[in-house]
Parts: sequence; C-alpha cells; structure tokens
Amino acid sequence: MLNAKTVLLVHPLGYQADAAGRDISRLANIMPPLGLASIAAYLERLGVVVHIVDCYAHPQSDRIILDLLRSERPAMIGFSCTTSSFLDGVRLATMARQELPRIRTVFGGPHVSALKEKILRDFPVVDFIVAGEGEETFHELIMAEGEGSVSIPGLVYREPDDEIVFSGYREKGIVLDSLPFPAYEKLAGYPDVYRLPIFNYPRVPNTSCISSRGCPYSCSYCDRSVFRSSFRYNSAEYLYAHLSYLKERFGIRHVNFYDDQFTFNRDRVESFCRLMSDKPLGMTFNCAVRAEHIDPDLLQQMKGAGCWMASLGIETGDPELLAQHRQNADLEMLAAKLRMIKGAGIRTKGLLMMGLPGESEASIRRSMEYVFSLPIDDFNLAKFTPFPGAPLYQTIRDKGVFEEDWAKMDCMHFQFIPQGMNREQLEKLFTEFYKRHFMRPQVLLGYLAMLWRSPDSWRRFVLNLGDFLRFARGSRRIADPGGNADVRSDCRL
Ligand code: B12
Repeated sequence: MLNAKTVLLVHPLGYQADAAGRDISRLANIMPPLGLASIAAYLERLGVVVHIVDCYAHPQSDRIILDLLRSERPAMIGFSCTTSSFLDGVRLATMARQELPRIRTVFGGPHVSALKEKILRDFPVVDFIVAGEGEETFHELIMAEGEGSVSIPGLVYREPDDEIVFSGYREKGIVLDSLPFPAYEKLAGYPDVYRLPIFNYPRVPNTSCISSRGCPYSCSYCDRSVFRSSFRYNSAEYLYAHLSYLKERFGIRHVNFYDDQFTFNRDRVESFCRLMSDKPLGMTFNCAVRAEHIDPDLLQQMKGAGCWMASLGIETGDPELLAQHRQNADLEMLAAKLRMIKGAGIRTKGLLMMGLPGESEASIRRSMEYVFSLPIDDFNLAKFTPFPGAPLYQTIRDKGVFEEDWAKMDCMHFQFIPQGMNREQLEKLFTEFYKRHFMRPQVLLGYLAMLWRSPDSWRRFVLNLGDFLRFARGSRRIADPGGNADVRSDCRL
C-alpha cells in the first residue's frame, strides 16, 4: 500500500550525479528550488505530508530518493524541470517506478508546461503534467487520489482509452499573499548548502526569493510558459514579513530577488523600501530591474532600503539585433539607466546573450565595445538557447542550425548556430568577451574591492582556486571535460 497523502518532490540535476561532485557551476552557485518549496508549504497546510529532495544541493540524491521511497511509500512523486533537467527527471521517474510500480509520476515547471501533450505521448513513464502554477492543481490531483479529469484545470493526463487530454489553464492565478512562505525547512541543509553566484552578495547566509510571478513583456527568447503574461505580486507588507521570517528563522542576511520584474509596480517597491528603512532588518538585497521601470528617486529609495546589486537585461549591444528581439530597443537609454543605478551607489550587473538569430562576428564585437563602455561591475553572458516555451522556438530552424538536445539546452552550450556563423567562432568570441571584460583595470579593481565587500566570495574563490583556474584554462566542466559548464551560470540574473 502506498500513502495517499504523502508526496515526494524532486528537483532533478540535469546530469549524472556522480559526475556532479566537482562541477564548476556547482561551485559557483546553487539555489533553492522555490517552486517546490512553495508547493510543499501549500500542501502541508492542507494536511499532505511532503518530502523534498534537491539533487543540486546533494550529489548523492539517487540514494536519498530510494531511501525515501522505501520508508515513506509516497503515492506520488513530483519533478520540477527546466528543459535541461527534464531527461534526468525521466530517469528518476523510471527509477521510482521500478521501486514502487504503482507510484504516480507528476511533472511541472517550464519545459513540460510548454510541451504538454507531446511529453505524455513520448514519455510513458510520465503520468501527469501540471501546466502552469502548481499549488492548486497538484492539491486537487492528490485529493482525487491520482485520477486525472477535465475538472482539474491545469492538468495533462491520459484517459482510460489512452487519449491524452489537457484540461486547459486555470482561469485565475493564485493570490500570492494567500500562500504560506515556501517550506525552506524541508530543503536539507538550508541555508548553508545554498549559495548565490560568487561575488554577487555581501555576506552569508544568503538566499534567493521570489515576490512576484509573471512578466507582461514578451521578449523573443524568453520562456513564459508557466506564468504566461500575468503579473501578480506580494504586497510590501507580505514581503517585509517574508524577509523578517528568513532573518529570524534562518539568520539570512542577504536576499537575491529572482523576480522577472521586481520594480514593475512602483508603489509596491516604494512601500517595501519605506518598511525596510523605517524598521531595518539589517538585510541587503539584489534584484533584477527592467530599464523602463527605474528612475533616480526610486533607486535612491532602494539603496536606502539595502539594495546591493541590480541586474539589467541588455541582451546585445548591437542596435539592429536588439531591435529584432526587444521592445524599446534603445541602447542609449539602457546605458543611461546603468549609469543611474551606479550613481545611486548600487552595484550593476549587465545580462547579455550571445548567438541570437541574426548574430554575426560584427554584432558580437559591437556588443563588446558597448559593454566595455558602460559602468558595469559584473556581467553574465548566456549562450542563446531556443527553449520550447519561447516565441523564437517556432521559427528557429529557419534562422540557423538548431540541435535540439534537451540535456544540453542550459545556456551553456551553443545548441543554435545562427546563419553565417559556426560553433568554433562563437566559442572563441565567447571566451574573448569574458577575458576582455575581466582584464579591464576597473573590473579587476572591483574584484579587489570584493575583499571587503564580499569576503565570503573571496574565501570560496581561494578554496576552489585550482578548479577555477582549470576552468579558465579551458577544461570547462571539470567533472566532464567534454561538457561546457559556465562558471558564470546564474540564469541571467
Ligand atoms: C530562480 C531561477 C533560477 C535559479 C534557481 C532555479 C531553481 N533552483 O529552481 C538558477 C539561477 C540556479 C537558475 C538556473 C537556470 N535557469 Co532559471 N530561472 C529562475 C527563475 C528566474 C525563477 C524560478 C522560480 O523560482 N520561480 C518561482 C516559482 C514559484 O515558480 P516555478 O519554479 O516555475 O514553479 C511553479 C510552477 O512551475 C509549478 N511547478 C514547478 N515544478 C513543479 C513540480 C510539480 C510536481 C508540480 C505539480 C508543479 C511544479 O508550480 C510552481 C509553483 O506554482 C525562472 C523564471 C521564472 N520567472 O520562473 C528561470 C527559468 C526557470 N530558468 C531558466 C533557465 C534557462 C535556467 C538555466 C538553464 C540557465 C542557466 N544556465 O543559468 C539554469 C538551469 C537550472 C536547472 N535547474 O535546470 C528558464 C527555463 C527555460 C526552460 N524551458 O528550460 C526560466 C523559465 C527563465 C526563462 N524565462 O527563460 N534559474
């Protein structure tokens, strides 16, 4: 007998666990799976017993999962997957099915939310997909004892005759202030096993946090299959209470907001900043901002409330390419906004992409010159990847060569080669971009200043110096010399 009211939630790793021990991206950053932690808190409040295994934080996770399957005998196992981690989720689902043949497997997250029925058609081990926001749909499925039906919105399931049905999206998104705080306590080792990208925080312990869902913009490369174009957010009061909880319960001193649009609602940010200034928590924070939604006054308030770093999406410094992929493509405006952030005394991080359709050596060189002319303290250069949920995916094969190998679609491999370019050329320019950035005196001085601005980053850097140097010399993913992990892999934020 399986326990109908017990579920195991898993955050798959995306590559073999035994190869992961010394992977450079694991040294650089590991973040808590906030979606799973949110579902866990929601379900527990409604009487479901939940266990979470985060394979990123625990390389020996296969063994942990098997032990939990044997001791807890959950009726359902749920996996949270991006495109690159989906096949690892399938491997773990197969392992769970071998251990407990009657267990029901449920997948959620961006990859399955984008592909829906196709996943059930091609992967018999997947019983259900929860497309979009997971809390309510998953709860309703548990209450129905794993019987899918059209009356559970947000679900993709098989009818008894094997017909695959998508019940349609939920009509309304959940009210975010009604959710309990994510069940961080269910993440073994939290907060110590989690770490923000190196040089991206002033102190430890730190964590990431989400205070809104969705983004109203529609950029060509962005996968918005989970929250689509809705934008919902926690009130300033809820957010302040969330941070107080993180401080009191876990001693957190710095938070990285992973919201797509932290400053989209100006009133909310102003109220939050007022609370943080009037009743200081002794915490600092980072956030991502969109250039259209900041101004000097707001940035001053954010600085006063503890904002340490703000990331800004630039994407490319080539005006023509930018115009193809971003609304309001104005490089001068972006540069002015970066200066504004810097002027407010907030560290700046630029987010860029290389290899978009239409890219050429000339456009990459223009990007370099643009970036090097800006007061950027840090930057992240992602290898453009056409995800199934992104608008570009539909026509990508008309624009170059696309090798759709999901396991490698992690923004650290060039799976798409734009017309007129080749892989070697892209790799060479990618390395040159980083090297030239890091060789600039003001950037080197900035890292030196990190000795007192982020002493823990330097400690991590020195402790893993050998691995970082091997990476810099070009061995890429340390545990897998054929691989191509990026030490700066921090999901564009
Ligand atoms: C924070 C973040 C990260 C963090 C941490 C991720 C983590 N530990 O979970 C870091 C920086 C490490 C990261 C890395 C990467 N990320 Co990232 N990341 C995000 C970001 C900004 C927020 C994720 C989040 O916490 N959302 C809030 C929670 C509440 O939502 P959620 O996780 O989607 O979960 C909800 C639903 O999806 C659903 N659900 C999710 N899982 C499950 C499971 C079950 C069983 C059920 C029923 C439901 C369910 O219910 C949840 C609650 O409603 C998203 C964009 C976004 N706004 O969502 C990108 C995003 C998920 N990342 C993306 C990418 C591309 C990556 C990287 C490949 C890029 C890179 N090289 O840096 C890596 C891959 C990492 C991996 N695990 O595979 C893409 C994924 C696209 C895709 N199809 O794969 C996204 C969507 C950004 C984008 N718009 O393109 N990422």
